[in-house]
Amino acid sequence: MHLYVCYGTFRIHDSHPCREAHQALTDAGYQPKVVRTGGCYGSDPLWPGRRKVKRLTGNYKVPTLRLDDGRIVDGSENIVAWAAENPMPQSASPIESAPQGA
Ligand SMILES: N[C@@H](CCC(=O)N[C@@H](CS)C(=O)NCC(=O)O)C(=O)O
Repeated sequence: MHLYVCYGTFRIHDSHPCREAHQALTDAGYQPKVVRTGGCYGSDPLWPGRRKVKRLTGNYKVPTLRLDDGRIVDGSENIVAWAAENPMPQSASPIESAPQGA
């Protein structure tokens, strides 16, 4: 999966939407590929990464999540909700999955 962000996933004051989205995904067990798009301050259309986000979502804002199957989850609130609803499946451990008496 690809997570499109502004300049990174760092903390800004109390909240930063890109950080919150990234944190929710990592808490859910994912390691998204982070794509930095620059932008903000009215400059979004000048940045190729933001133009890609616009093609994917119809708007320039990030964070935007592109799943491996091509589905798009746009905005930090939606990404946080998606991560909570879709935690990374845990692979069964060999001990737990062994048949009884094996
Ligand atoms: N409500 C949105 C806000 C997202 C937001 O403001 N993102 C900033 C980057 S941290 C941005 O893309 N700003 C550029 C703009 O508003 O055009 C969310 O939580 O996802």
